[in-house]
Amino acid sequence: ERKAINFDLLTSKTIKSKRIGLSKNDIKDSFLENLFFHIGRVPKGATIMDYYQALAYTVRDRVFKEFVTTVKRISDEDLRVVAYLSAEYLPGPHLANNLLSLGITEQTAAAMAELGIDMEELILQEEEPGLGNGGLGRLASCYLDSMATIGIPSIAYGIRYEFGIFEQHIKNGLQEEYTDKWLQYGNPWEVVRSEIGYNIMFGGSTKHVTDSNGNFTVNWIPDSKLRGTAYDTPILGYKGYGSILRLWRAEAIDTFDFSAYNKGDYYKAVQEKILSENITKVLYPNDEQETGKELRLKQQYFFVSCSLQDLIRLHLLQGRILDTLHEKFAIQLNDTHPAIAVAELMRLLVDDYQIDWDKSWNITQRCFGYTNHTLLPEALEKWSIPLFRRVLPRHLEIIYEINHRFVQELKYQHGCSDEQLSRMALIDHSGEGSIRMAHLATVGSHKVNGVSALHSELLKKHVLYDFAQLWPDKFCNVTNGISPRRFIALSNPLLTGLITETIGSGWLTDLKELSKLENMAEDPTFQNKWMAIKQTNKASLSDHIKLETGISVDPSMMFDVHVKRIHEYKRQHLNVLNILHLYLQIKKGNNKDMIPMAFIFAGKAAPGYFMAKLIIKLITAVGDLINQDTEVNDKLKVIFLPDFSVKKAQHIYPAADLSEQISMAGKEASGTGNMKLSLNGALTIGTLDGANVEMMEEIGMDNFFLFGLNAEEVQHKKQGNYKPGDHYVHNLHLREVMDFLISGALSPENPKLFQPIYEQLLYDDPYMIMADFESYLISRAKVYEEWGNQSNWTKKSIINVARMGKFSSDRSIQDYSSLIWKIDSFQNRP
Ligand code: GPU
Repeated sequence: ERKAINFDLLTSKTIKSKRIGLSKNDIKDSFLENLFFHIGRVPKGATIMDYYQALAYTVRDRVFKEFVTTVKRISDEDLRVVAYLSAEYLPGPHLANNLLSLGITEQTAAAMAELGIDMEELILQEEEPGLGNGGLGRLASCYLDSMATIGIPSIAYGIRYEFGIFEQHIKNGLQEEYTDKWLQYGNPWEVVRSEIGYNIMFGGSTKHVTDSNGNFTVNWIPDSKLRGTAYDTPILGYKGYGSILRLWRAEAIDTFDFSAYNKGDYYKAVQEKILSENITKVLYPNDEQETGKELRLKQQYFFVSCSLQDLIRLHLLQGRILDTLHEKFAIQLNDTHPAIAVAELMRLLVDDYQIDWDKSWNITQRCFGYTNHTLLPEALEKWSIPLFRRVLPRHLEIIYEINHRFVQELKYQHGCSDEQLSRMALIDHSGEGSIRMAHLATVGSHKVNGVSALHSELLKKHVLYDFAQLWPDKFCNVTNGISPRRFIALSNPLLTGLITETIGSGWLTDLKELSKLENMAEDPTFQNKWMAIKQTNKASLSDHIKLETGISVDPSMMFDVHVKRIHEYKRQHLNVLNILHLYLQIKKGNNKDMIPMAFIFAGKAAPGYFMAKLIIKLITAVGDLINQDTEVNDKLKVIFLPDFSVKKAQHIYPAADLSEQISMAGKEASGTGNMKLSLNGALTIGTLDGANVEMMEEIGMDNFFLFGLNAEEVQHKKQGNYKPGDHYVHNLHLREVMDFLISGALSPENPKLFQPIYEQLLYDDPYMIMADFESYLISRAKVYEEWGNQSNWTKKSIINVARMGKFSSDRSIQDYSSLIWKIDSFQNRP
């Protein structure tokens, strides 16, 4: 028995001023102390990176204080906890966010200034953890921010990829991928917990045995084992509580094979170490598309098993028994990437802890909630049975058993037809056979949710139709949200200042308070301040564009922004067709009252996605044509900003006038960039897709530029016989643009370069670009008209912001807490 250290020591006077004091002088002292004793430098020899690190450690100490205090409370009061399982996170840079959360941005800047250091420069040194692809990973990080802000006890689990999402370079207009070395200068925000680690098994076979007492057990005899070690990053909510991001790194159990070494085989001696570490080497850079790679399945199982074993350890540590696991933890599956958790928890309960099947299944279903993030058929995860058997033989048996019991229930309790059975089964018997992970997640969870009202409806109507019929109460909606701390307070300090000076600071934790801005929407003085801030933000982005691409953009142009992953369903090429249309009009001399516009694109394409990469080339080719042509370049600019990231996004959103949210209706589950841009005062041109629908409801038709087919019309047109070529024939503008696309003028060195896009649009057009083109142009004409009256535009911009209250991730987390997790926040507890 160790004697427990008195917790109050943490807040004792000495520790307080030395390591956690929040005054300017305390921060300055700690910074110098860290520079000497942690980094080992005197100021004269220190590099800017040394300064950054010293400041990061200074801030981390203060973050830890809050974090440890929260953990103590959870443990003392034995509170119910959310365990968020996600294969991706995109936290963005930590330093500025932690300063904001602690409320010490000003005194820290002052402390640094006294030492002759520009804090902003230090903030720019930070490499962000690119541990995700796009929307899904960023959403997970917004949710962590909100859970910590509101005070929902939580722990987030994921993978500590050594190499995150690739760095995107543009060479000759083409995307090139470079390794992301985010850890190369170390990571001051994480602590390794070497003592927290679990063994993970792969492959081999199973043995079913009945012991002398007649008890039946299954032994899994794996052919390899490795260890997952915990790396913790404390997450601080805004003036709030702490949470934690616990990421697993794969390591060998024995890093060195002495028997091989002694036989003189040095390579073999370290081989296991290398193979083990491979598991968490690199993030798969595919957004919504699975290719069935063995290593990917191993990654998923690896982090899920580590996380569940950790939860069980924490549970037992509280002196609880496993029968009550679901009372202690609500485990949320962020899409199907962690869905193997359903089978793994069953394995742990049944095989390792010998709890009987029915009881284990009851615990399992009550633990899990599943969030679906896509309707795209190619993105619904399936694992081939031969591959699965090779990697996880025991889990295959368990899934067969779950499936068997489920099918029996459908047949005998619900009288389902054979057709229904084969539609709903966890196993798809076509070809070599595969496991439908969305079905596993649905059957193994007590709640399933979509991420916008429309998406949740379509989920029940199509992808999970039979399940929604069977268990209507299992299905619900939680519309996505974004963190107002990261996406306005941090990224748009000027607008944040104006809003706070007008309505007070409560809106940062209660975004609905933004509605108080409505009163100001027509106030000319307020409008002028609002416009001036937008102008400053645009000038700043324009400087950045010049620096990165060499292209000058006049900040008085309208900034038309289309930033997100490059994907055909997101229809960046629809935007391009319009740009070409404008270009051709200018060339014909029809440009008398044309509004000067800068089209700004950013986003990564999956390295193996041919069409997405060709779309990037198309954007840059159009840019090359336009930006150099003095006949057009005072009216049009086309920019592709390379290497989109959270950091870049924070710079772009505040400068946008118009937000492009133009996916084909029924394809974008929610979208979150739509919310980020609107919160920064951009007006939206968009389709009735994902959360756009709810945004328009909130913002009002008059303040939103709607166009295009709705999801039902898309569906209907697809079932009929859609002929994209008809639109080519009937719409002169479309014909001109398409003819230009194939003319070779965009790529004289390779005239057929864009033929694949041309042919796809004309003969197939799966994303109905041809059908929506005309409507897009009509809607854009309204944009130009409204832009012509700047006071009116500004009024609409203010109204957009004022009506964004619903889209805070705080609201989303409240919804998850009440609908799915049944967890109270600290705030609501005595
Ligand atoms: N999303 Br599935 C991803 O970013 N990656 C994925 O693998 C899957 C979904 C996105 C959706 O496309 C987007 O509409 C949504 O806003 C976001 O997840 C968060 O829910």
